[in-house]
Amino acid sequence: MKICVVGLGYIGLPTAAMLASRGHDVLGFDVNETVVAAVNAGQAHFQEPDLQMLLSAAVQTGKLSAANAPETSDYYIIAVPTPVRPGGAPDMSYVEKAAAAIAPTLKIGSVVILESTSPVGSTEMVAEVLRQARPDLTFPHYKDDMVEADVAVCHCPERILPGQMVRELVQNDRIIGGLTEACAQKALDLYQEFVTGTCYVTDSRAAELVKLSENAFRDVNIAFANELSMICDKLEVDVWQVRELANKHPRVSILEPGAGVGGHCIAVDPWFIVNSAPDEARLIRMARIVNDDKPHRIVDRVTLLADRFKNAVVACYGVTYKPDVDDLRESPALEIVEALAKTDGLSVLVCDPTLSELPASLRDLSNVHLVDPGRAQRESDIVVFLVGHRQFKRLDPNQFLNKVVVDSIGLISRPNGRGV
Ligand code: SAJ
Repeated sequence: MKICVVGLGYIGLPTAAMLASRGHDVLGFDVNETVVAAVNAGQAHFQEPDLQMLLSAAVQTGKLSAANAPETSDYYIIAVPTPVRPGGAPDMSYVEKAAAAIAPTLKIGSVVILESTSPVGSTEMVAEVLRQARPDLTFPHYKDDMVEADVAVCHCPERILPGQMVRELVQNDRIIGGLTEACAQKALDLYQEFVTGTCYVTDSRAAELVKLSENAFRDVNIAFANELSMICDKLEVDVWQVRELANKHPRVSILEPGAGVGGHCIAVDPWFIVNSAPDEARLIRMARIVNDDKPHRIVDRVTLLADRFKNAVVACYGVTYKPDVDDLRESPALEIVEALAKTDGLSVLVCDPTLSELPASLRDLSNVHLVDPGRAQRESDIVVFLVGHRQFKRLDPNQFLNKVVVDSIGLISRPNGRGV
């Protein structure tokens, strides 16, 4: 089978490599020439366990190649970004451009699958873009199973967790949302080849909302944990003890408070629900506000503590959006470090084992330095734990006894010691 994967980013690249490893002829189409060149050289352009190995093998065997234009294929998988615009409206321009780019190459029997997380109605929008571009072909309408269209269109939302992408690509259950049942059946044929989890068939709108609900659910639950941490700070109660003891209840499972919510998914996707149903999505909107507020609370705390010192040196442990990834997108830890760096009189030592250089936004600041954890500990007045990278979990809590510590992730301050 010939498969065209549109967008070779965090989702498209592992998906393309996985499909190629199953013997399909895969063309990765990306508008970024640097990404195309890297993939053709067998090089992953971001770190992810097992991805490099999978990609090298796929390119070496000739099953995967990349190009800056699509080709006629049996299946098209669209995995391009769906960011949010200021104000919360989704930016669907990448999906629209992807659909417009593949339209001239479609043939009778092609199956177009949208994997990008998208607002309800987006799969119908993709079909409409294709319909306008190819009046010579027929395209499905939502839930209209009376006639089988020439081209099938579906939404099969990606669900893989950065840090575990390759494993989850195979093992996770999948939601297959067809514009029609016939469409879903064709997508199912593809996913059942490499997914060991269960593939559940539904319609495209339900699939769109399922994916958005998953990330909104997590956002709301993290917001609960973050709000609890703020309540605990105010009432001078240890949040880690409260969480651990509350979680002894058989029906309670409080997530972990932290520096805030980052990444390109959970910090973004709930806005798509809020934007579609603003009067109804009150809790989901509030969760976004609570989580976005958390970094500011940490900055306020650190700057207040810094007043005790003359020109305080603040060591920040971790700057990526979550543990054990090198991904800085929407990172609350980075937001905190940037704000501290801009605070008069503060020097900031950053340590992050996943990075070999400072993030671009910090590189030119003379009061910010990337250092190893040992130097950060020795030279700092205040220590701020922001990301629970596995290397930090090996740090001896006793070495911080003479420091002022802001432990936003419970790295050294949990009742039973180390963070999980
Ligand atoms: N976080 C907390 N406390 C927690 C758990 C997470 O503060 O208890 C923070 C993390 O540090 C990070 C953010 O939340 O800043 C998001 O991290 P995450 O690991 O919860 O999720 P993502 O954004 O890496 O991946 C999510 C996953 N969705 C769900 O778990 C419902 C993944 O399965 C999706 O594929 C991905 O979004 C996506 O692409 O949509």
